[in-house]
Amino acid sequence: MFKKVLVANRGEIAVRILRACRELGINTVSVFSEADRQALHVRYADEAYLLGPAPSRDSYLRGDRIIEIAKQCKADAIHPGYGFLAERDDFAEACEEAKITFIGPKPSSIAAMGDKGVARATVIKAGVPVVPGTEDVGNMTDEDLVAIAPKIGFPLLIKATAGGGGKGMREVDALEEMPGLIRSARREAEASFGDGNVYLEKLVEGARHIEFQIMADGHGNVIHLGERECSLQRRHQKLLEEAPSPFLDQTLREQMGKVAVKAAQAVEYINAGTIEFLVDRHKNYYFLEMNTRLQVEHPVTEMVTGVDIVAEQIRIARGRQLSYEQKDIHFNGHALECRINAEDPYNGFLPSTGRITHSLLPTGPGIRVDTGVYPGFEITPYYDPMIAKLIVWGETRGQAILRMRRALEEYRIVGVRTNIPFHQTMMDSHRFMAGQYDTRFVEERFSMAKMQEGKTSYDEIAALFATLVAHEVTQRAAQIVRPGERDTSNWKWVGRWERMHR
Ligand code: MV4
Repeated sequence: MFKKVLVANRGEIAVRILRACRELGINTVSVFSEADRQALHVRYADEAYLLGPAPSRDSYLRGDRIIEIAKQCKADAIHPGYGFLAERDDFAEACEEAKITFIGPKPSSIAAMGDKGVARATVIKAGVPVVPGTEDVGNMTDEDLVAIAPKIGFPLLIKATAGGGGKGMREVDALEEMPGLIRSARREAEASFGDGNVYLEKLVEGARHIEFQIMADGHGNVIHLGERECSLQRRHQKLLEEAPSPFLDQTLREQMGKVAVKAAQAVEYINAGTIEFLVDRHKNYYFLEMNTRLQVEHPVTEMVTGVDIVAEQIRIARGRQLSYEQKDIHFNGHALECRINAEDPYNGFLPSTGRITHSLLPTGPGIRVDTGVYPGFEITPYYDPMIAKLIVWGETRGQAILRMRRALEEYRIVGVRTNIPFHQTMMDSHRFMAGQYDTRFVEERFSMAKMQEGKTSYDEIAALFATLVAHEVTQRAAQIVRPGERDTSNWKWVGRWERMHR
């Protein structure tokens, strides 16, 4: 096994990976920015090193510096988490060159799936269904695109090949709109990714976003861990995920699972990855893209399969075989994940910053909270607003919803505004309860009018604060995240690193 792993990330995902390492008896290294000196991932690791100023490009995106630190402290491997350097083939390549294992896929798989045009062409060859559209790779001229458009039919979408997350995407309803919208899509893609190349796909209306978790080892074994329903999004940011999808039956699940495995095999994929599909109301499914990383929402899959995805990633990177064959994967019960963001749902989801003065985490049967914050920690505007993931498991979807309502009610965060009221409203939504929602639901059908701040009486506020103060005392005692002496050694290391680089 690896002796030492460096986690090139922050927040809840860094802590999640550090926890897996600790269970596996692997020593851990964190890296941090100047804004994150007090962060949980710094306190949790055996060693921690300063990267640089708060902005990501000066800290968590400094691949060169991270590799230098890994060499210096003799880490065997780097886990990139999600975001930041996770899907940068040049970083994976640089790790290889430095003889440090990148806990993720091969650079060539990242590159192939990173270019959405190449990804489409590659999976088409493997017999994976894609949305009808352009099939050539490489740069197409505006004239090529305009000529092909009527064959695809309207409405269609112009998408950036370097894209993902909706950047550089344009809906076109008629031929005469093509030239103008191609130009603006190219401009946005060029500005966002430095690559103005675009391709076309027929627009699939009222679709659901359903993704399959796959795991592949370096011995040719590829399995899937079922799907996650991710249609509840706002501006391409997922808010709530669940497994299994209320929309799939066992037959479709098995079919799509096999197709997801084929897509992964098409790029000789190794490690954990996700195949995204659009599923229309007639249950036609289409490959959309592949995420070549561990995802935020991986816990819902862990809850229903019992597989520790991060531990499996580490084993695979070490060269071991998968611990499971497809026949060993069984789905049990239902899981929901609410992303808890420091955003004000009463004010257009405006990010909210400041110090968390108190927090009270829900606990009890079927609850998991993955978080990177604690009372006393300050939320800064530099990074993603997600501060926690509240995950619940229930025997049935109904039980999971009731449990999520209970957990959201118990959850207290004081000091920043959070989107907890949004999730509470969602749990009360009849459409959500019925599982009848698609990717337009949050933005177009979800009634914000119901989200009125509940009037709380003086007595209730007094009782709430009494609970919080009492709880804070116990939390302070319980907040010792690392056993024994390691806390001080950690800071000793930080000091040493800073002295070395002054
Ligand atoms: C689509 C689509 C409909 N038809 N492609 C959005 C971001 C990028 N990952 C792909 N996206 C979409 N591609 C075709 N051919 C609708 C979306 C889409 C979407 C997809 C998944 C989850 C949420 C979404 C919200 C709006 C649009």
